[in-house]
Amino acid sequence: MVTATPQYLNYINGTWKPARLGSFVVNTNPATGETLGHVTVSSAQEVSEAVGAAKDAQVSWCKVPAPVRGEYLYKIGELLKQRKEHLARTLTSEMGKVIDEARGEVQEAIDMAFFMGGEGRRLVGQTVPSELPNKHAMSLREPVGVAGLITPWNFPIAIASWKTLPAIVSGNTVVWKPASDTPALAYEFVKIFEEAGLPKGVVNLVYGSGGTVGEAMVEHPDIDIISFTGSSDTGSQINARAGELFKRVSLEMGGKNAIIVMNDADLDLAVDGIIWSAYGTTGQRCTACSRLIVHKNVKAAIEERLLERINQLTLGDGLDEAVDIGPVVNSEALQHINAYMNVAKKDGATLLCGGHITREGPLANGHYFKPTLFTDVTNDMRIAHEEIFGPVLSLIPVNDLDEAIQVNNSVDYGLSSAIYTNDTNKTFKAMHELNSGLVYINAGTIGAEIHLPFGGTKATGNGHRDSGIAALDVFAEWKSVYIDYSQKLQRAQIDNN
Ligand code: UN1
Repeated sequence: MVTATPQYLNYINGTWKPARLGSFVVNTNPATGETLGHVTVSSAQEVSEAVGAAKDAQVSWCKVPAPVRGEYLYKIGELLKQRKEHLARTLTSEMGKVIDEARGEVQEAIDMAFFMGGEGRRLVGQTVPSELPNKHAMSLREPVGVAGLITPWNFPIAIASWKTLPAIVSGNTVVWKPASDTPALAYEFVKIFEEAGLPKGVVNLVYGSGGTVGEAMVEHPDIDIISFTGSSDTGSQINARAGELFKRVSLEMGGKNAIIVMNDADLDLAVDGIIWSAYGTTGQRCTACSRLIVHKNVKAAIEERLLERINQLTLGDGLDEAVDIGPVVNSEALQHINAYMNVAKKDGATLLCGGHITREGPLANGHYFKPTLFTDVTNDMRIAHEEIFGPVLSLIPVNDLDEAIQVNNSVDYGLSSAIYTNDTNKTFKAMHELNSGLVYINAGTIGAEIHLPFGGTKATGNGHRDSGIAALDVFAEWKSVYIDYSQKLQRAQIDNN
């Protein structure tokens, strides 16, 4: 196939090559509709080949001392730093987020590389006193084996870094299936792994659909752990099948995150946080705010300030530094968001602004949705519970903090919650009672830093965490070791009681 645009090929055992099927799919820019490249389409065969390479490579990779594995991560961090602007521009072209946010996302991957590089010199275990004399007790981390990583398009390099880097520094090898909407970023990241000198087979890249490549990864007997970020529906299927296969699974899935604004809050500060969390990244973060739980006494003031600010937001191609909101990722996402407008109206929500697709002027060839605000949303409406994943915010009025917390916790998901209040008692009550993996006080729902655990409760996750040192637990088998140097039989729980 001869094209002027790049072809994205698999990277298996240190070699870039097309899949056997010989077919390619087009990668397009969601802001302009322009063709960016063509992506090879893999089948289960390429998955098998990649897993074979990863399995072979793991035998020697796990013997490389962890501090030396960490050195590779430092090189990866340096290369990411050098290419930050190029990566950010590629990211914006490929999935639409505005350039400033794309730079922030690349920075997140840089931070992760240096943080996890340092973990190569820690990978901390525990040494504890034994309950018996002349006996030494400790625990060690061992790699799990081959990690199958399935990553989303909304943070194509940050989330890929959250999974690949702890996996490899811990001595695992990787088979990575990136999201179909973001092949270029996956190519750029793997090119960096290659240039950093990672031995062949340590990281393998297989392009293709979730239905084919993702499923083959879950089924493959030599993949020991699956780490997935994406929808709760897909996560639940992976979880069920992997459970039958006794395969470890780490899942990060949906969210229906809320900001609570109490009547004592600094309203200007709250409005800044709401605009950033609800409409930043065009509402396509797992952590995006899609519910606004407002004390009834400040409802009118918040509505007025929000409307004023929303009307000032500029939509367009995220490469333009003056643009606030980029397109949504593809036409399917656009239709999914649009379909919720009728759902909301039918349920009786009041539309304050937006509520439709826009193709005005320069937006003609992209997937743009007007920033949308519904008010008088009640907690029995579908828009108060279902993940829309777009620039759509629902304001739910409440009478007091107890009701705010009850509404916040009433959804199936539990990723991120935020509260604006200047009352210390309310702050601590909310911190303890909001049911989510992330809680923000006087800040919006987005902006997690890489050195703390990232993940959520209920249908958002299955108890594991990405990022922070918690991510190392996903990719480690704990081994407890007892060394008895008493030279006699000592019976734990018996001889010392
Ligand atoms: C996601 O929303 O999928 O906290 C990841 C944040 C970012 C990561 C978001 N640091 O919003």
